[in-house]
Amino acid sequence: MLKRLLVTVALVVGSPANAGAAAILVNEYTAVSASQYLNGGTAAADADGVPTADTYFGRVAGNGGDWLELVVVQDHYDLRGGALSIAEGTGAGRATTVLTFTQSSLWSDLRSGTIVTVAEDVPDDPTYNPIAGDWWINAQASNSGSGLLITAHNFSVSNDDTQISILDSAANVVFGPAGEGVQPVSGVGNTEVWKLEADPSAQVTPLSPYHDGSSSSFGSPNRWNGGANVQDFAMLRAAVPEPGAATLFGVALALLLSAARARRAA
Ligand SMILES: [Ca+2]
Ligand SMILES: [Ca+2]
Ligand SMILES: [Ca+2]
Repeated sequence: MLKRLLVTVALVVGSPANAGAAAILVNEYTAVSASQYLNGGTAAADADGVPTADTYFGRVAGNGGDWLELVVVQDHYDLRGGALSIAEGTGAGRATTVLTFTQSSLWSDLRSGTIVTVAEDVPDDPTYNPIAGDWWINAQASNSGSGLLITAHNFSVSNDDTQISILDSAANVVFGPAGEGVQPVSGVGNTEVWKLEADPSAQVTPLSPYHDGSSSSFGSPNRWNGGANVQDFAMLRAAVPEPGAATLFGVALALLLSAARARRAA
């Protein structure tokens, strides 16, 4: 009874930004401006004298252009017709861009632990095969994009209160808004990324430990504390058999059968 009451209270109160368990979440976005490098400095070294680099782009001006990263945390998630609502900018310059995922069959059955990136300057990567270890899809949202995976429209993420919501195909918010002004309240600079510093799971909300920092990881599990911490996707990806698991099972079965035969013969 008490438990039911508490559940009811939780449902009524909810969390300010997201009441239910997440099926898909926003994991990271870059706020590095076009002329800046990660953690400032020059092409050679950042403000601390270290060559801080994104795991995919390396150390480049603009840190790969506008991009954001999502993680699927519910197995067999259908993203077809879903959308991103991205608010960014200050004062009269604040604008919201909506990017809609297409009806492509690629989006119809996303396994838990899948990483989806949306980038303005990186071409579509529609290869996707979790059983073989490819857990990453990139969709190019650009005026010059293909439009096969997501709206062919430019977008902007930055250090100006970027907030991202994920919508389902019926325009219900399934996660968000998440970003600067929600968590953290402020402090995302134009040499930084915004990122979840915790393992992705259905328990994550926009108020989870999202922080600004310079450990950037486009298309890969997030890093923090200078790379000492890395998100663990093992639980999420356990739903998919590891490469070779079927073979190992076959070997184990053969050993068991031969042991049984040996016992009978003895
Ligand atoms: Ca891929
Ligand atoms: Ca842009
Ligand atoms: Ca990442």
